[in-house]
Amino acid sequence: MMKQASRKSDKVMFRNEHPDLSHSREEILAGLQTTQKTVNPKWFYDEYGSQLFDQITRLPEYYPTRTEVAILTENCEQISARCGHGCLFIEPGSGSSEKVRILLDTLQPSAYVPMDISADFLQSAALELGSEYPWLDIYAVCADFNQGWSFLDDLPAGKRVVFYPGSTIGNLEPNLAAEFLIRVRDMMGENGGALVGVDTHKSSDRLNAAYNDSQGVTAEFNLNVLRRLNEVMDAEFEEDSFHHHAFYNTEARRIEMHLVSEREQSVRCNGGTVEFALGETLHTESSYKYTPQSFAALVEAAGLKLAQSWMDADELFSVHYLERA
Ligand code: AVJ
Repeated sequence: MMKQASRKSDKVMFRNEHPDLSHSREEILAGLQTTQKTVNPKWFYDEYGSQLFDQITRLPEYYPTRTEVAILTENCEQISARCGHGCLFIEPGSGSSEKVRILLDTLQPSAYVPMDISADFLQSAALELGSEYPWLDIYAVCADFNQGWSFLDDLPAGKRVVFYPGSTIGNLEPNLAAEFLIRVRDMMGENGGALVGVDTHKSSDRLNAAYNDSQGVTAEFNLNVLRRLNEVMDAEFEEDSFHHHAFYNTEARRIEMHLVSEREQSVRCNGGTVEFALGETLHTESSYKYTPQSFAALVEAAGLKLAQSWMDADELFSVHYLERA
């Protein structure tokens, strides 16, 4: 026991880059003042929201998580060979570092670098992972990966591979997704790579069901953003005055999640008010879906290429290994 405890402490390192969260209020306010009111989906994920998302991943209608897990599990050898044993495996927005566990034993990275903006959560997740994988070097970095990667300069040299599962990239507007991939390319260097999970374009029925589950968990997840706004903005949004609306926009190939105002209302917010007409919406999330072709085009716009792709037999989800073009 003693031995494991001491090994744990020198294998798990923690670094706090103190991500700057101070622009939150201005950012949210700006989104509430545009014609189509919007709020960034990152506000879904407080503790309750993260629990709800966890429930979503287990819903019968929500296929992405279990399908991605199956793809990673079934292709673990090939994927690990692509990434390269002994690589530095970097995960922006690592959360509870759930999916990396599928790969670790086979991949045998030289180190794992989880990055997250929540310091406490990151630290406990890294310690937990470290106790399960006592051989693994973990450099946990509390940082906003949109604010640069310079801290990576202090990490051991070697091939860098960025792990970005879960179709999180789908939350970004395509132009911002391309910008994100450009930053990934810069960070991974000449011979590095990226392993990215992407939800696929498919029948509207299937997609609409995944974001309108029969148990109403997604609706609760969506409405939870109002609680966050109330906290952060000192606002008085009432959950009963809005309802969940999600649909697949086939033209834009994205799920749109909205909160629809059930009446004309004036909501106190940040010392002022925000006006809603009856039926007016707050756009809370876009979740873009890609075909292998449309994702290849996005990747190419960022100076990268698809080196290898994996999908399940029903083509519900895809995992791509990217390299410099
Ligand atoms: C975590 C962004 C991949 O878009 O499917 C699930 C979030 N929203 N149900 C997704 C989400 C509603 C999820 N991502």
